[in-house]
Amino acid sequence: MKTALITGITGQDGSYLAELLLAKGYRVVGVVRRSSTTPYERIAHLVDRVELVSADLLDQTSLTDVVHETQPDEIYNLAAQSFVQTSWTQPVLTGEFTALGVTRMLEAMRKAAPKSRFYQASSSEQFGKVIETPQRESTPFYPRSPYGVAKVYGHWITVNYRESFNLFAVSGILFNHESPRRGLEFVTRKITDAVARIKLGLQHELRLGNLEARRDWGFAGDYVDAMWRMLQLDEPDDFVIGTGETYSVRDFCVAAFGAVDLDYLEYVKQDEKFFRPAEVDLLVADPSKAEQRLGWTPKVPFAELVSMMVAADLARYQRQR
Ligand code: NDP
Ligand code: GDR
Repeated sequence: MKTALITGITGQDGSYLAELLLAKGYRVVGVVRRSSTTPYERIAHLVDRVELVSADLLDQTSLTDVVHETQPDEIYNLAAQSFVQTSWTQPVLTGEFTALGVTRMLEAMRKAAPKSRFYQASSSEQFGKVIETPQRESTPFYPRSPYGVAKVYGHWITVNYRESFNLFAVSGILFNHESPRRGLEFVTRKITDAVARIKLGLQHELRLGNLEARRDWGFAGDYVDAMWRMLQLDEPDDFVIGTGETYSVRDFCVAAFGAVDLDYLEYVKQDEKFFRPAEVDLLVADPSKAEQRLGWTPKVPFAELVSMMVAADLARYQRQR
């Protein structure tokens, strides 16, 4: 039986990855940080089947101890301060978690389990300002937020540890991926949650920022499979993961409100508060390397993703009633 260690197991991707690895027969160990409450809502259905261990991305000792005690075959480093907007109000903390946290995890592996395989959760935010489209592995990085800058660091330190210490360390440059488990502050889930509430008469408007930003949105359940495939390669390498299609925030509103026969124009208001100091205008992936080398393709198209998320939010509020 293989052992996988997942940092960020309580997050959106961690929960889907844990499900995938359990289905493959792995022993799954998840890192959680100490809190006075234990609201592990995304993995509530898995808590009897995964082992949870306490460590923090800010604390080298706890990370090294966890890797030493677990002796994982595979390490998935998903933990991060992942909300771009917050990276402008907490830039130093974002750097500590999202950039230096990667070095701490790599050091933990190098010292305590150097034969393990390491996955780093890199991001399309590293591409930032449009230099070429679609964005591929060779596209230069030009991040536009403290989060994006931190992820560029995490990406290059992973490459550097691979080359310096001959570690099996890969970086998956994943474009936006969403699901009914997406955090409520991210724009897709903010929209689908509001659509459900508006449909049920619980809310009357939705305030958003830039409606023209374009993203390549896929389904998180598909993307964790790409992470696993990267760690099964003979040689470590980095991959872009996305759908190859791009839609605007406005397109997402049209589809989500349309799914319950509403017109978004009657409810969506623009609010300066949600605009960003610097924006990423257009992201669209070229996932052809992943298709060829990993045999990976996304399964859930945009329209299905939107209706899945709207249906889940509607069902949740209807249950609460
Ligand atoms: P989430 O925000 O849903 O989850 C983040 C996870 O990190 C949570 O489990 C959180 O724990 C944990 N975490 C945060 N800080 C610490 C810390 N100091 N110590 C230990 N754990 C910590 O993110 P996603 O699941 O959406 O994303 C997973 C990873 O992939 C992130 O690194 C993200 O930046 C990256 N990414 C995501 C993309 C996406 O579209 N979803 C695209 C590309 C990259 P807690 O529950 O305690 O807060
Ligand atoms: P992103 O996701 O920044 O791409 O990062 P987010 O959903 O926050 O924003 C997407 C786009 O929507 C615009 N937008 C708004 N965004 C939010 N959150 N709230 C609003 O009200 C709003 N109105 C418009 C934004 O300006 C932006 O252009 C996500 C995260 O998961 C990262 O961790 C990950 O690395 C990248 O995706 C790939």
